[in-house]
Amino acid sequence: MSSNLKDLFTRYLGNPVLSAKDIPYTVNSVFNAGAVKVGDDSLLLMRVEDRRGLSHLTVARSRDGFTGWQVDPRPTLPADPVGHPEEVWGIEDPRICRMEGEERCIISYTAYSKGGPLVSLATTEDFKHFVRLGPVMPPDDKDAALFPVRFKGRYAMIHRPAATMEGLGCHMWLSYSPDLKHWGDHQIILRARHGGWWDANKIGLSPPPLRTSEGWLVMYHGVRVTISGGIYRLGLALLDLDDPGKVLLRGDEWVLAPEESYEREGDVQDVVFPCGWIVEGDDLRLYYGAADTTMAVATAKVSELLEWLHRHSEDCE
Ligand code: BMA
Repeated sequence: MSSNLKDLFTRYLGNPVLSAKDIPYTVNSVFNAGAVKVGDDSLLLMRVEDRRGLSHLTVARSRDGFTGWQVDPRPTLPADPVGHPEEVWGIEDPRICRMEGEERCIISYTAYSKGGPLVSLATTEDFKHFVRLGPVMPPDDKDAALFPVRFKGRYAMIHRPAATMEGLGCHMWLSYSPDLKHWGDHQIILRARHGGWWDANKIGLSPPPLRTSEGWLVMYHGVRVTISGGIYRLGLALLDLDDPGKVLLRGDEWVLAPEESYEREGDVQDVVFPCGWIVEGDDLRLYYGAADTTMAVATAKVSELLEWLHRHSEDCE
C-alpha cells in the first residue's frame, strides 16, 4: 500500500530548531517538549537534561513557531525532590492540555521516582507559576495527556502503564477522574500489535488528543525493538468524540519515522518523540524530540491526516 509519507509531514528545513547550545545555561540536551499557543507566541515546555543526567522543564517562546526562540534564563519548572520525592531523578516529557474555555493548562509529565517513572500533574496559567497536583498514577506509567474537555463531568486522561508480565505488551489506557486527583474506570483503548508490526509490543501516546470534526485525533509512538536497539516511529488513530474509549480508525503504516541524521544520531539513536502540536485552522505543527538530543518541527494538514487515516485503517491486529 502506498503511503504518501513525504506529503503527510514536511520537516522544517531549519531543523533542529533548538539544541543544547540555545539554552542560556550549561545542559546536555533538549527534547520532548510540550507545546501550546500563548497569545501570539508558540510556547514550548522543553525537557532539558542537565549534565548530571537529570531532567527539568524550561520554556522557549517564538513568534512564528520556527525561529527566534527566547529561552528562559534558568529552569522554568525544576524538579522538586524535597517537596515531591517522586521527582528525585527529575521530570520529563511534558504534555500540555489547555482546558477548553479556560486559561488554565494542565501539564502531565513523567516524574522519575525511586520506584520508577510515574504520571504527575501540574497546572499553570502563565508558565511562570505552577501548582503541582502530585502523582496520579503509580510506576511504571508514562506518556500521559488529558483531553481538553470533560466527559459527563469527568476529566479523561490517556496514559501507558507498563505491563509487569513478560510478553503481554504495553498498551494505551484511558482513565477518568472527577477532580484530577482520584482516577478510575481504567480501560485499554489502543493495544500494541503483535509480531512483525512497527507498533508491536510497546506503544504510547505522543501529543495530547486533538479535537477534529470527525473525532479525537491521536498520534502515538510505536517502539520496534531490533538487535541494535529500539526504533521510535509514529502512527495515527481516531477516537469517538463523545466516547473516547471507542476507537473509530487506526492507521496501518507509520506516518513519521527517523530518517534525517538529527533523528538517527544522538544520545539515543532512531527516535522521533513528539509531546506537542499546535494547530491553527488546518495547519498543524508537530514538535518532536529528535534522538533524545534536540527539538525539531514538521508541518502537516489536519484534513490530510484524517483522509490518510480513512484510506489506511483496517483491522490489522
Ligand atoms: C521513552 C521516554 C522518552 C525517550 C524515549 C527514547 O521511554 O523515556 O523520554 O525519548 O524513551 O529514549
